[in-house]
Amino acid sequence: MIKTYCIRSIFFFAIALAFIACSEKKKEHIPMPNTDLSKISVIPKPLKTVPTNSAFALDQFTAIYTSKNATGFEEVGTFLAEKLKSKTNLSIPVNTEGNNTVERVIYLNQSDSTELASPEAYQLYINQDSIIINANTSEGAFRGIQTLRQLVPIESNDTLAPQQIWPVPSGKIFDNPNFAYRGSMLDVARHFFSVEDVKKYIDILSYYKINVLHLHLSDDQGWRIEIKSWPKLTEVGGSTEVGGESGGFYTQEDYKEIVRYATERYMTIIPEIDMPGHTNAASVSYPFLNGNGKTPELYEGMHVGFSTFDTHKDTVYAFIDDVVREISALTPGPYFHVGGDESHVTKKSDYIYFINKVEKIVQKHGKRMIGWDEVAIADVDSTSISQWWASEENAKKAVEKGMKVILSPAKKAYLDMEYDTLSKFGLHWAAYIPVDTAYVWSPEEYGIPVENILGVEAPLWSETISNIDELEYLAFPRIIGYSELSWSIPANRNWEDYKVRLADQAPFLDRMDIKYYPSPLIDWKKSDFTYETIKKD
Ligand code: TNX
Repeated sequence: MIKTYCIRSIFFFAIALAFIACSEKKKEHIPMPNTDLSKISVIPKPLKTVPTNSAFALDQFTAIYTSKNATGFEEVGTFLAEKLKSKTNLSIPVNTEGNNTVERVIYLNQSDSTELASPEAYQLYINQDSIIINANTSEGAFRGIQTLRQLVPIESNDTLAPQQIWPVPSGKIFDNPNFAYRGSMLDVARHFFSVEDVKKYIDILSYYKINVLHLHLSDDQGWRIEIKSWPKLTEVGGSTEVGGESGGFYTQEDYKEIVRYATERYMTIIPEIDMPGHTNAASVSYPFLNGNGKTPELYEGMHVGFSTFDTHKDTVYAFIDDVVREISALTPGPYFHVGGDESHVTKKSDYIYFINKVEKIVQKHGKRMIGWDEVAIADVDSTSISQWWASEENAKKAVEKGMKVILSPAKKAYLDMEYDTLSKFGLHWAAYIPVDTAYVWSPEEYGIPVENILGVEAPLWSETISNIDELEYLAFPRIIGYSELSWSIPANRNWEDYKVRLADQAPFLDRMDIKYYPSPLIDWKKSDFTYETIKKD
C-alpha cells in the first residue's frame, strides 16, 4: 500500500501501532456507514482521490502520532488536535506514550517517497484503523491535515457504539499544488484592520491551502507599520483612513505576531510599501519626501495617482533604505513588495530611475522585489516579480525580461469588485465579478507562458470596507475559488462540480462566524450548527 518508507518512519509508526496492540481495551470493530471519499466536498480539489468505501472511526480512542525528530511534524499534529477539538470536542492526544486506551491512530509521517513532487505534496491514506499522512516536509503535512479536517463530518454519526463517532471515509488522496504561490492581498491602508481581524482571515485562508498574505501597508490615506527610525510615519501618517475614520497601525511587535501566526499556518507574509506614488501619508509625516512641491495634507478621500516621492534626492533613498531594512528584518519570507502602481505624477524617466534604485535596496536587504505590473518598464532583474493587475502589455514585458508573474487581473481576481449591481460594498471600475466569473477562467490560458506564472493572488482593496464583516462579505466566497484556481490542475476544475462543493462550505463558514455573501448562484447547504450543541453533548 505505501510504497516508500524510510526505516526511521517505519520504526516510529511501529511504536504507534504497538500502543494499540498493548491496549487493554479490546479493539472494537464498529460497523461504519459506506461513505464514498470521492463524494466529500474538498476545496481545493485534490490531484487524485481513490475511495475504498469504508470509514475510519474518529472518536475518543483515537490518538495522533508524528515522526520523531522530523522538524515541525509534532507542531502540525498539535495544530490538528486543536482544530479537531474545536470541531468535535474530542481531546485527541499527540505523541503520548503509554496510552492504553488508543484504538486508532492518525500518523503524520515524514516520508522520503520520490512520488511526493514538492515540499507541499502529501499522500493521505485512510483505513479503518489508521490514517497516515506522508509528506517530505511539515509544510506538506500541514496541507494534508487541511484536507483531513474537511473530511471529518461536522456532526457525529449514530452507530451502535456507546461513544460518539465521526466517520472519515476511507481511501487514498494524492495531492500536490499546481502553483507554488497562492495568495490573497489585504489593503490595511485605506482602512485599518486589527491584528485579530488579520489573524481570523489568515486562519480561514490556510484551511483552503492559501499560502501567501500580501499586506498593503502604506498608501495615500495611511501608513500602517511602525518604523523606529522614522516615528512620525505612524504618529502622523497612521492617524487617518478613508472617510475620516481614525486610522491605526501595527507596532513592530504586532507585525511580528501576525508573521508568527501566519508562519504557524505555513503562510508567507509579504509586506508592501507602495512607492513612488501612493505616498501622501509618508510625505505628510516627512515633507522632504514629496516631489510635487506642494505642502501635503492628510488625505481621507479615494482618488489615486496624485502623490509621488522626489526620485532625485539621496535623502529619499536613505529613508527607503531604513524602511526596507527594518521591515525586512521582521519578515522571514523571501519577498518585499514595492508597489510601483499608478505613479501618474512621476515622470516616466524618473519612475524608471526610481524603480532601478529601489530594486537594489530590496536586494541589499536580502529580499526579492515584487512590484505591480508597471515595474516591468524599468530595467528590472529577471529575479524580480511582476504582479499583473491591469496592463497586458506590461505583463508581456515582464515575460520578455524572464521575470515571474503573479496573476491578479482586476477583471477576474479583484476581491473589491462588486458581485453585481446589488452589492453592498465594493467598486466596479474593472468589472462586476459574480462568484461564477471569479472561478470560470484559467490562469494557464491568460496569455502568460505557464513557466513564467508564479501563481495567483486575489487583492482586497479596502476603500469601501471598514470592518471585518464587510471584509468577509467581499472576500467570501470568492477567495475559496481562487484557492482552487491556484492549487488544482485544470482537469480538476469545473464550475458545476465546484459550486456543489462550495455550497457544502456553509456549515464551516457559519461555525467560523464568517459573514460570507450568500450568492444566489449557490444552493447553500443549510447549517444548524451551534456551539451549544457541542457543549450539551
Ligand atoms: C487600483 S490595483 C489600485 C488601488 C485601488 C484599486 C481599487 C492597483 C495596483 N492600484 O490603488 O485601491 O484599484 O480597486
